[in-house]
Amino acid sequence: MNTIILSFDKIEGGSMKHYSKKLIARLNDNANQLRIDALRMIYERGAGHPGGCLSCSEIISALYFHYLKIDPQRPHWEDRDRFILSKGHASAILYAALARRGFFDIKELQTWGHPNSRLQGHPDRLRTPGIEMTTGTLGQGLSIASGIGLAARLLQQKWRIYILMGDGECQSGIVWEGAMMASKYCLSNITAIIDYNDVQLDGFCHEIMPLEPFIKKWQSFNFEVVEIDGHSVKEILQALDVTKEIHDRPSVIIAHTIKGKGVSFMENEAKWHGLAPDDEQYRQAITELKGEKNG
Ligand SMILES: Cc1ncc(C[n+]2csc(CCOP(=O)(O)OP(=O)(O)O)c2C)c(N)n1
Repeated sequence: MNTIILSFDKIEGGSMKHYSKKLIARLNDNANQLRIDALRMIYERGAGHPGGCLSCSEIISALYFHYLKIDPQRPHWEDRDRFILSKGHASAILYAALARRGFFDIKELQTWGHPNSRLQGHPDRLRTPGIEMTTGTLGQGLSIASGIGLAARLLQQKWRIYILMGDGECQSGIVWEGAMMASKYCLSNITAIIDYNDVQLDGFCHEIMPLEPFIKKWQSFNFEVVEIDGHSVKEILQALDVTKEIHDRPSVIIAHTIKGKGVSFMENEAKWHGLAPDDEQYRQAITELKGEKNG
């Protein structure tokens, strides 16, 4: 039977690493900046996926500004951690993080989606420094991660593979094929993170194709399951720590999030899955984000 940590409250005060308020505040600021960057990109391009960018901002911030072992000067550094944005439609937030970490100039974000840009609507590993895997066709990330995880084991490499998936994405069968493989080979170097915002392309996941009992599903695939508030930087960091200490099976972090988080009129609205704001909506969104600091 797997250990299931249903809530981080239960392990507070245990052997959890302490993260300073200063670091957490910085990562929250970074998350907010990424939201602003991504919305600006979507607004200027007149297309993109705001809802699913805003729901994973803290996750991307925690990974890119603290957790991942990466070197922007050496995107192909052999010992780097690998990150796969399996929900590739949220590319704007990933490009923003890569730019802010120094993989390329911030100004290049303005070219996002242009025909000759290195930054295409969906991530392309052959074009963009820091993009580990070409994604956009949902569902493939975990299978790819499993292949990379197996390769790391065969090569006796210590780097880890992190993958971010959507909950709507988990309605695809291939996700569970990837889970079977990760489980068969006990790939403890894989941490999957699910952005569980309960909204997919045009409605609520729980109405269109319910995922529950989600924890039990992952448990039955022999994954270590950690469930957190996906907008709490502290819980994200601690969950990542927990999964690093699992040595006999893969892990999944189920991160409860709000689609469109931070912009009142976008929150929990499927309409904002793939829609760019108009002038007035953009102004309001940025005003809200500039006034907001998440706790
Ligand atoms: C295989 C495949 N089918 C359909 C789509 C179209 N599509 C793009 S985003 C999306 C919904 C994804 O929902 P979710 O995974 O929950 O993403 P999030 O809410 O985190 O943005 C769909 C169906 C796709 N990209 N790939």
